[in-house]
Amino acid sequence: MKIERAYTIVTCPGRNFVTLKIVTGDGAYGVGDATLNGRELAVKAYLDEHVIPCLIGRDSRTIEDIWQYLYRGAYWRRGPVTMAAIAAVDMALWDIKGKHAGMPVYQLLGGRSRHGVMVYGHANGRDHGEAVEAVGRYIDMGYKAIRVQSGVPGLDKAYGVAKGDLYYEPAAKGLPDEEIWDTSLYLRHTPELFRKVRDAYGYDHHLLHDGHHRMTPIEAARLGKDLEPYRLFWLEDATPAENQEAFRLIRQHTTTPLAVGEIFNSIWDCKDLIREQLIDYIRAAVVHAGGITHLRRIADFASVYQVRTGCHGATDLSPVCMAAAVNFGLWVPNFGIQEYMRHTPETDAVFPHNYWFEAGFMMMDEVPGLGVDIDERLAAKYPYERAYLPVARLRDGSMWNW
Ligand code: KDG
Ligand code: MG
Repeated sequence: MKIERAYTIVTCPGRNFVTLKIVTGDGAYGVGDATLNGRELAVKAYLDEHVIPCLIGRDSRTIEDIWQYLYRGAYWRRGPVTMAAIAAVDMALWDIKGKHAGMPVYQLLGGRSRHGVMVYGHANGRDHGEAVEAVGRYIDMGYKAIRVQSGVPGLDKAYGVAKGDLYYEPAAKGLPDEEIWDTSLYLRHTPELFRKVRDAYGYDHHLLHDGHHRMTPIEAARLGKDLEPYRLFWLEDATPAENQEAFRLIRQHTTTPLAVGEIFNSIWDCKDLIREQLIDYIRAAVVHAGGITHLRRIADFASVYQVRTGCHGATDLSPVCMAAAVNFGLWVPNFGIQEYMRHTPETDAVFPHNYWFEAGFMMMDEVPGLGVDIDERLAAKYPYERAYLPVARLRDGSMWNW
């Protein structure tokens, strides 16, 4: 079917989302998530100015060829803006293909490998006591896997601590907030947090933790060792991974499983990490790693080395991305886990979807395409508002990784 029209929709039902809609000659349409937190309009401009003009008149069925055209054809490869734009096109085309075939995308990929996709929730608190209580609430909601984050005594702010309970949203309007960070305090208190959680609830649930890029490799190695008695499902983003070799040092010191990749954009960002088995879970997401077409390539490569998927699913990845992730997770043979940070009711209303949480799993019906839509009228009621993620500095004022 010929692509007749394509356009971007920016909406802010509590936070910003960029969505691409592609319409074919027979009136079918597909949607794709193009949200890049804090840099949303760069992807919108990339799509509006440079991608959409090249799509008009193309055959919507040629998903692979369009992917290659946009990737190779730009000459300038990779990067979060380019790959989020390509991902949005890719998701929308899979959505259209599913609607034309009368099948969900997971059927087109090869069918279900499991009845549901195990997700992890985000329990957190300003101190250990609050975080331990929050874990209890997630257990009561039926979660099998829970990420635990806590404020650190001596620091005003720490990654992952929400104002309320269910919704964690680090992006804020205005210019970026500045937070002070001290890794030594964090390293002293974090093993204690997990001891308290295990003492309170035992070992029947999977526990996860996100270091959010703040440790050096040797600090991460120490934390991994200190957490070993608490049997984590994973330690995430222990150190930045621009230098993939950094993970070798961590791996040599600890058996705590390692996850990384939510900011990766392509297979080239994780090639060595996977090939050398330096990680256990790859966190690349549909929206930031070039869509279903490219994520499938990463997952297949990872499967050769027994690395499993653990896709990013924070609030800045829209319900369109979540629907794509659930389709992907229902199929992918080397599935590990899927992050699920709940969206607010306003966001869920703008993006009606066919996935739901049940007893620790994300479930999906036999609905053609991705099983998600955008209510454009409702979306128009929430205009874009510039917002940024915070930045972090050390006590002496040096910039650090947030
Ligand atoms: O936009 C940045 C967030 O998506 C990120 O901070 C969330 O690290 C994150 C996670 O694991 O959910
Ligand atoms: Mg993370």
